[in-house]
Amino acid sequence: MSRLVPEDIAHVRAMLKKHDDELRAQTGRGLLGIAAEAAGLTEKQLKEMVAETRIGVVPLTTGLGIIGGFSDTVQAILSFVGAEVFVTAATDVAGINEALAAGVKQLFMADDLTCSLMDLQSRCTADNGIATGRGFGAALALAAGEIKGKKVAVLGAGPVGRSAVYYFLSKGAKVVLYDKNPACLAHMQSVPGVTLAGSGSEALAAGTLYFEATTARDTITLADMSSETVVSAPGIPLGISDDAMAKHGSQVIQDPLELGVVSMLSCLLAKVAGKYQE
Ligand code: PYL
Repeated sequence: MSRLVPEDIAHVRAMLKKHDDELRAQTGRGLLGIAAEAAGLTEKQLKEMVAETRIGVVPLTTGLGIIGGFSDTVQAILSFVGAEVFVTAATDVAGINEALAAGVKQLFMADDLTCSLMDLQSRCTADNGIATGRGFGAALALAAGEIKGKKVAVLGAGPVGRSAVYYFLSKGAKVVLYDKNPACLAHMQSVPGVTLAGSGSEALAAGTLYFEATTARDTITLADMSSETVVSAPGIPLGISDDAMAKHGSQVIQDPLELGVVSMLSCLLAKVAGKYQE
């Protein structure tokens, strides 16, 4: 998964309501409703669970260090969907101590490799990659109306793409999967319902439902899209070409952090309630 840079998330806080409205127009649900679907919850169930949260977001200086605006953006996203959440003044271990002293129920932390939301009492965790795959997978399924029996083209077999594959299979869809690195596909070829494609174009030729989870640009071009196409695109940077976005942007579900973070919340709360299986 790509490491965000401040520019990727600079506008997220100001655009939360607009993005929520866009998602509602595309899928019939906002951030909370899509995340609920991703975790197998009703929106009402999730809303009630979220109201009981008390989350500490702890900035971590490990590895490449703090990403400017990251913790505050996570706080704004979780607060937007009704969570009680704050960013600790201290970082790292001192920040964890500060959060515990403040009586948090959950901790949100991200280093360069793992981003996790943890529930202290149950010791359950939710991983950003897995939750992002389910959140953007649920968004595509909702936008498509019904994916049972349909073919979904998945570009990218990293943690996000693989999580989405399992989500689509759980909904009765067939998956045509491509990754430029054959090693990523090794353990996927024996999964029932998954067909491996020899190229991105071959995968995209399978139908009009696309899931883009690569770190490459222009994996989906204007020639790949029509008025029927729906794309769910968690990949950073965005994998859809500029001219395709200019013509079909309203058919593309994308954001750099919002849906993944809210899906971490829904997956964690569903796990704690014993209502969720990955
Ligand atoms: C969780 C994001 C989603 C996409 N890429 C992932 C990423 O950028 N991970 C690195 C996060 C580092 C955060 C830094 C801080 O500011 O606390 N340690």
